[in-house]
Parts: sequence; C-alpha cells; structure tokens
Amino acid sequence: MTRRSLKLLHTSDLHLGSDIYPDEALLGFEQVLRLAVDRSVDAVIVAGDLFDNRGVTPQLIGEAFRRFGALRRPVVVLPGNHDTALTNGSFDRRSLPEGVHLLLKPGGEMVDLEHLGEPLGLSVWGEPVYDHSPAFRPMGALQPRCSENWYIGMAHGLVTDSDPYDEYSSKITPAELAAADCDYVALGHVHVFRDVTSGEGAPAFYSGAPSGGRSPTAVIVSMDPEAGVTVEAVQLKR
Ligand SMILES: [Mn+2]
Repeated sequence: MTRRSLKLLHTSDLHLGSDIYPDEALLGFEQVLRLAVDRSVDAVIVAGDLFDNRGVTPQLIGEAFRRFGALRRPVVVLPGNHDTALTNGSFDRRSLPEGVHLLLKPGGEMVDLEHLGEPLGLSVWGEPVYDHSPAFRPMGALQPRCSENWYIGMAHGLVTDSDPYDEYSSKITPAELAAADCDYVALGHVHVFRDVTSGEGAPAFYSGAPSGGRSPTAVIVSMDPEAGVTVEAVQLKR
C-alpha cells in the first residue's frame, strides 16, 4: 500500500455572523483561507460551528461557501450545534461549489475526497449535530475504516470523562477516542487548541477557534506514510 503525504488545515468554531464579534469572526475566516493557500494544504476540514446562529443570512452562507470553493481544493464542513442555518432543512446542498462537501446526513456520512478528478486518498467521516442533547454522541456512529485511504473522523462535541449525571450534550468520551479506527480525529466545540488524544488512539485535537478568544488558532495536520501524523497549532492574529 502506498499512501501519499497529505497536508490538511483543520479549523472549527468560526461563528460567522456572530452577534457578539461579527468583524472578528470574518477576520478569523480570512486568516483561515489565507493559511490554506500559504501552506498549500491538500484539503480543509471544518469541525463545526462555521456559522453562529439560525439567523445568519443566505448571503453570508453563500459567500462563505463561495470563498471555500475558490480555494480550489476539497473542503469538508461538518455542522455543529450552532449551524442550525444549515441543518434546519432550508439549505440546498446542490448550491455548494465543486469540491465543497457539507455533511448533512443524519447518522453520519463518509466522503472520499478528490482533487481535479483524482482520488486524494483521504476519507472523512462525520455526523452532523441535529440534536444537541445528552442523547447525541458525536463519535458514537463512527463508521469503520473501509479502504486503504487516510481516514479522518470529525466530531463536534465535548470530550469528557466526568459526567456522573449524564448531563452534558454532544458528549465524546476518551474511550470512544481511544477506540476510533482513524488516522486523526478533528474536533470542534471547545474554542481552545487542545490535544485530547486518548491512550494509544489516533491523534485527536481541538483546533481552537480562529476568532473570539484570546488565543485564536488553526491546525495544520501533516500525514506522512513514514513519519506518521504530526499536528501544528498555528497562532492567528486577534
Ligand atoms: Mn459548538
């Protein structure tokens, strides 16, 4: 088996259309787009909360996806609990530019990415947040690896090992992360860069948000057949 080296940009929690920091959110988005180009990444993965609330305008949604399409490389967007403008049934996936994938299927779905008609050798799975409640387990339905591709699991939720009253919504446990048969787990929901790798499991990271906090970040993931998976947190400007 020969896998090729791939470089990815992992981001989350952009909160475009935020009613608290709309300008900063846009600035964060611009920095993410620039980083994708500057680092010549092969794909961009957005682990939830691209948009802030159900009131974001169709214009903003269209423009954000248009900008992703203009990157001319695959982009995968997983809806988080804030992306109700994408999950409320009003969004038409057919309006997405070529190469931009929005994971909308309840129960989760897998995409095999392509670039210029050629397989990239990368599969990405994620289950969108339709029910942000303790009943929803974002990693609970992770599909087993089904090819020799690099395999990334995406999830938007809270990694915790301490929830005695089962009260946390969209919970992800360290045991689920340890058992995930992936090469990398791209997480969103916590707005701070964090390594949550569990035991011998795949590297699992929160990318941190590119805006809205004191330490905006995005993550560059390098996947190399020899060196394995390495993760770099890139500090963005406020
Ligand atoms: Mn969230």
